[in-house]
Amino acid sequence: MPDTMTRDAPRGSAGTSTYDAVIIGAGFSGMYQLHLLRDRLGLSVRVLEQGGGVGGTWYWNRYPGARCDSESHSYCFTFSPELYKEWEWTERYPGQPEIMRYMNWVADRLDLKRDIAFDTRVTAARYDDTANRWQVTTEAGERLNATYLITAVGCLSTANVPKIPGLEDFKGRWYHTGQWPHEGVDFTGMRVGQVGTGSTGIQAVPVIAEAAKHLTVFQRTANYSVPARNGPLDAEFKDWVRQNYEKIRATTQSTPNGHPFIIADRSTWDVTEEERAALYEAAWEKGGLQLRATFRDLLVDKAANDTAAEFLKAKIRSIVKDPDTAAKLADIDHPYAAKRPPIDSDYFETFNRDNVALVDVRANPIERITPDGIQLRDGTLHALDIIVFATGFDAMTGPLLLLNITGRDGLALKDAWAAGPRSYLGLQVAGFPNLFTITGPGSPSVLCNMPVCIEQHAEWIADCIAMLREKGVARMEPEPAAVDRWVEQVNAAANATLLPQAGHSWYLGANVPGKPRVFMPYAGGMARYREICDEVAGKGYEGFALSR
Ligand code: N01
Repeated sequence: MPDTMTRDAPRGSAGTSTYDAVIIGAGFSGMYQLHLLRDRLGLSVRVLEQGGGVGGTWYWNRYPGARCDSESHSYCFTFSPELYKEWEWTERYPGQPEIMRYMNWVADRLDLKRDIAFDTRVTAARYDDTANRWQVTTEAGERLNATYLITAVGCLSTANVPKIPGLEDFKGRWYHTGQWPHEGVDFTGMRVGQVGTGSTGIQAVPVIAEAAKHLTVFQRTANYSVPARNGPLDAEFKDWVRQNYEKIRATTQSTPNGHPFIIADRSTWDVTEEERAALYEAAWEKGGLQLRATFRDLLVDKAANDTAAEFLKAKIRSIVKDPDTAAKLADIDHPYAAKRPPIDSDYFETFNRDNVALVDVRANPIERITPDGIQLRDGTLHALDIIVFATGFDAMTGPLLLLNITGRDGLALKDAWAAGPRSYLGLQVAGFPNLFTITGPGSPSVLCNMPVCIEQHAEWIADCIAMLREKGVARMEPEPAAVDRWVEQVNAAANATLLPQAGHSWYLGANVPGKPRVFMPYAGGMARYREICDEVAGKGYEGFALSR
């Protein structure tokens, strides 16, 4: 039996550094996984992070208006009551700079940075069958090997810049929101075009409109949005948060989405039309993602969903003064919350400004980018100085496939997933021993408030690795039959909801041309998923092949 709790000190052999575990990524996942493996299990761990600091998605997404849609008292680590109570959030929804301050504060408090290599991009990871170790290579040519490889790369970290002909000839500047320059962008006096109206675009529009000479929003799919009602937190609320740490944590761990609010236990049809309108109005006034918690059947009963959809479309029409613009914004073709529902600060109101225009690029698609701007199919040219692509990400599989992972018998992850991702619990992939994927496809991940699902995954992985070492298990990977069963469960969970009805959703991979259409996250709810993971571990890691 190996010595379980001693650190395997890094040692050089032919230029290779050796660790118990290599973690890729230093956002919420990588930071907590490092803490658990290093400080609780005593392992030697190296974290490789391509950014210049901790923060993951928040390190890169510095676009105007970048703010979290989860409420601040739930968008943080909860594993430590001390850390939880010591940090004080200033606003209902934390802005990107405040989240970055928080992440750095946690990293310093837990002394994490000494084991993180920043500005270090992983270019390949290969499993060596004979040595039973992962060989990891970085862009700078560094080589590391480790028993366990843990990906903590996030679900939304591979920017999707659409391949629109002519972009390289554009005379102005262009940016993707997910790779925003750290020095910021000065929009003063500029004619700006923004492509994309997802959660990101909806946050960016009001802020860019304030600064730019003119903003043209290119909308392909109209989107719902509910006011965030962001604002400063008062002392009373901050005290309440500190005093109710256990209760808040218990709530986030027992709700399907990991948020600190409970989905109402009533059907849309339990109330009269007037009562329903009043409930929606109250939710609209309160603001935020809670609106979808007004009735328990909003995501499973299309007719129930239609009542929320109609309420939200009527709101758009009542806010936006120009009837043509209002009609385009309210022409939404999918059920409410079947795509990730955005929340906003004055998104629809911004279209009442004189310097903002909406262009419907579903009716009249973008044909090409010319040196002067964006040209539509009918020949119309929108002259621009700056183009902002708020066009999303190659979600969930993109960041993992970029790592060039090769498993047992030379099997490349891109080949294993050629028809779409297949995993067991979103935690492991057959043919890739001792590889763990935090919030991987097949886990609730993006359907949950991220820190909640990240803490559960990192803890499950740490417990699992402790077990492997205690029992002298050298290799762990899922049995193919367990993967088949889990993929069926993931599909069944999605099909029990309205989520697959948004055919252009990134949950399905539909936003990236050529990407297999597979519903990627587990839609059965975080609380149920946690139970399943616990049951699997309780039954001796049922469905995993463990070998000495
Ligand atoms: O990306 P998206 P996002 N021509 O994929 C359009 C999280 N998030 O960055 O719908 C024209 O949702 C595309 O149109 P369509 C959150 O989970 C969190 O906004 O494909 N348009 C769509 O309108 C979120 O869901 C927070 O037809 C094109 C938009 O670009 C996820 O990140 C904040 C196009 C992309 O929307 C991704 O959100 C922000 C093209 N060629 C984001 N290609 C917080 O919690 C794409 N589009 C803070």
